[in-house]
Amino acid sequence: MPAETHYRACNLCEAICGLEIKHENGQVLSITGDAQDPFSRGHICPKAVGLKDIYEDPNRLRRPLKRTATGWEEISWDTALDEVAAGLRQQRAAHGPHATAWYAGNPSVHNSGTQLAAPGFLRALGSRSLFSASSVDQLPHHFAAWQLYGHPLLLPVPDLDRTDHWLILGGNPLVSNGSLMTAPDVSNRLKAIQARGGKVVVVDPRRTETAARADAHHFIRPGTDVFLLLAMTQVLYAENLVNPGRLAEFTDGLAELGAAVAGFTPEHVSGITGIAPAEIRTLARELAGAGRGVVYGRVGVSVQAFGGLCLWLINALNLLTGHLDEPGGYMFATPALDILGKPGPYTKYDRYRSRVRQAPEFMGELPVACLAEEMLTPGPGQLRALVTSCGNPVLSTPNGPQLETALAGLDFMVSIDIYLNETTRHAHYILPPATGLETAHYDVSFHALAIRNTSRYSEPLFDKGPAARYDWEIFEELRLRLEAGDAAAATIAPPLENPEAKLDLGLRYGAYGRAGLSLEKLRANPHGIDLGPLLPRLPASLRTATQRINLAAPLFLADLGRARRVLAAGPPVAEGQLLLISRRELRSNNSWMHNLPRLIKGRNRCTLHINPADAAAHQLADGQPVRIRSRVGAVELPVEITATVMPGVVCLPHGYGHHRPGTRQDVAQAHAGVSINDLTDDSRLDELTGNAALSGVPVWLEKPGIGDNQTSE
Ligand SMILES: Nc1nc2c(c(=O)[nH]1)N[C@H]1C(S)=C(S)[C@@H](COP(=O)(O)OP(=O)(O)OC[C@H]3O[C@@H](n4cnc5c(=O)[nH]c(N)nc54)[C@H](O)[C@@H]3O)O[C@H]1N2
Ligand SMILES: Nc1nc2c(c(=O)[nH]1)N[C@H]1C(S)=C(S)[C@@H](COP(=O)(O)OP(=O)(O)OC[C@H]3O[C@@H](n4cnc5c(=O)[nH]c(N)nc54)[C@H](O)[C@@H]3O)O[C@H]1N2
Ligand code: SF4
Ligand SMILES: [Mo]
Repeated sequence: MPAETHYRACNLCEAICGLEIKHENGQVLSITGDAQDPFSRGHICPKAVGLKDIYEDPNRLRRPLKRTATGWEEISWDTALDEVAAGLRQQRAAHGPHATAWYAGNPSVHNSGTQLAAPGFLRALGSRSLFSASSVDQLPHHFAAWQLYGHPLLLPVPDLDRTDHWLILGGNPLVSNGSLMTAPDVSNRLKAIQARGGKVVVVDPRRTETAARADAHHFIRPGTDVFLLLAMTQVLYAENLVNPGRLAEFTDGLAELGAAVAGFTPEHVSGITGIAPAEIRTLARELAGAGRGVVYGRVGVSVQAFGGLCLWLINALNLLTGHLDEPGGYMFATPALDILGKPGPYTKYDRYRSRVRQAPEFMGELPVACLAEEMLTPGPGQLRALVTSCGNPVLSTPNGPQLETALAGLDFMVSIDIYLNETTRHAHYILPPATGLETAHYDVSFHALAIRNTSRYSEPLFDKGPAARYDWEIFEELRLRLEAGDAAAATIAPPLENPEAKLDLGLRYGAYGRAGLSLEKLRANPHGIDLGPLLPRLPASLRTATQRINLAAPLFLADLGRARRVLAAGPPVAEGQLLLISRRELRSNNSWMHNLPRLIKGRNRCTLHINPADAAAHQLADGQPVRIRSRVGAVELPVEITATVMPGVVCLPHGYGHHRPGTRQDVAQAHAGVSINDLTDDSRLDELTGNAALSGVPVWLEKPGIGDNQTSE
């Protein structure tokens, strides 16, 4: 057969780039950007070739595995699904439904089969011990959206293509390719802002790749953004710059917010943030003065002790400066597939609490920082079993070693995953789905977070073969077995619910259904369909009971007390202590693309970035190994001296630590590195939202070789 061309979305990150894939006889010949994709316009990043490499990876699991006394044994799908369902039922019978936990990782949202089918499985499982990567990532965003707009998924995004002023806190979109902001080709979109005379400003404890391209960059002490944002808000009120425009008509709490921030002057917060009062005033005045401007915050402001307050204030600043729901500002997408669900007030908060720490539920989830203690603490309600899907919490959640101990003690663990990795090695069963190029795909979440309204469906490129299962089939097979119960299982056999039927229905009943959008239409347009720029959606789209926005929601005002106490205590710097932050790198994706030789090759990237002044104080030379210790653990790795990191701050990439025994990832093991989450502290939490406070963990540097530790290559 001659070479053919296939078009599909890259599902590896939130940029959802269109790909053009040349292939012949089941082999990928090339992967390039799809120039005809109206949204991504041909953009791709180095990770896109990973889709071919994942497809071909000899370490990728293709058959279910069962742990036995003599090691892993391959078993058939029928046996695996029967035994897993029986195991889950047995756990439920012995300990009740809530003693089985669930952890969903990041690729869940990049997998439409999982997104559409996992909820059915979870209903059948009946547990409320649900955890996900959201609580090490983005719960503050959802919390603020819920409090302000009435639904946690009503998330505004920066209207990049029309803004003239983009203030970024704690995001590095030139490397991450954007998050909670689906914007393929951020690089050219940023260039365009500058070309039309606009300005990009970055606030980050690192002079990031994005900061290097910005017009201004300010170092900020990790974890102190809340004080900067409070002071910026204070400046708006003090200088009469509050101007919500048409939003004033349906906004409450303007005066209360002004009163609440009154004490947080730039002078008052300058010490703790490390940003001069004049600079804070300029940040506020420039945002207010921009005709079309937006302030946007991402992981850096979300994974800190005041994540909820940060996201509240970021939304509030956009509203107060007239940039919310306005072109070039902070706007809501109008996706083809609605993800908000049925109307009515959103009530999923504090309906129950975690057993040990009494952390409130939010969005039906408990904080993953509480997962290990729920397994390790004896007593009624102790977690005994776990199902993971698309997740590697041993490397991605705080205090990974504690979680490993907890996993090793579980009665029953099942992982739906394509690798035998640091987490899944603890499972009793691993169920590996077909993935990537073998799957159909629709970006259920990311079209709803996109800076332009578009819609696109991807057909599978390669046949998964009869011996493989999709994620959605695994969930459906387990759901049916759980629902049927022991006795009736053989006789009922109702059909699996194919998620594509759900998708088609959603599209037909969605915002563009009347205009003829359907799955069939998307199939006929593999480059995707452009549905136009973002449109103002307020107040019509508000889901609050009052149909109004309350800027002074009681939960936020109450949490300010916590912020005041921290501010009164002063800068969090004890003798010899440094603050640890994370970084991402272009050629990897959280913890799971380190087994792909083309992406991982080159110099060791798992190094500790340290400012020259701190290196000198610790008498460290570039490349020298150092031991770094926190309250919960210690690791050893080489330092990389660089002025791109703020004095007093050290920085590690997240996602490494592949030295653990018993995994099946030959390439990743050879590039093991160390896990930052062997240092991050599960006791550090944003008490308001339940998000882990991964940023700004206090650490100390020591000479290598003292005590037990893990060593990088
Ligand atoms: N210190 C620190 N910690 C962090 C972060 C940080 O910046 N600093 N970032 C946080 C963030 S933002 C996130 S999102 C989390 C991520 O946390 P996790 O989601 O727990 O970790 P990932 O590394 O994304 O793991 C993805 C898993 O999904 C599997 N997988 C890939 N594709 C598929 C598929 O199609 N189907 C199935 N079933 N499995 C698949 C992979 O093999 C891997 O095991 O980490 C968080 N942890
Ligand atoms: N190549 C690549 N792309 C990815 C990923 C990946 O691992 N690799 N992961 C994907 C995922 S799951 C996500 S969620 C997104 C994340 O997307 P982004 O949020 O854009 O990416 P990060 O690199 O985590 O950016 C966080 C920034 O916050 C800064 N920071 C840390 N602490 C603080 C603080 O206290 N205050 C402030 N102001 N800044 C702080 C860090 O220095 C960093 O520059 O990226 C996605 N894209
Ligand atoms: S930027 Fe993201 S979506 Fe685009 S090619 Fe890279 S990994 Fe894929
Ligand atoms: Mo994430």
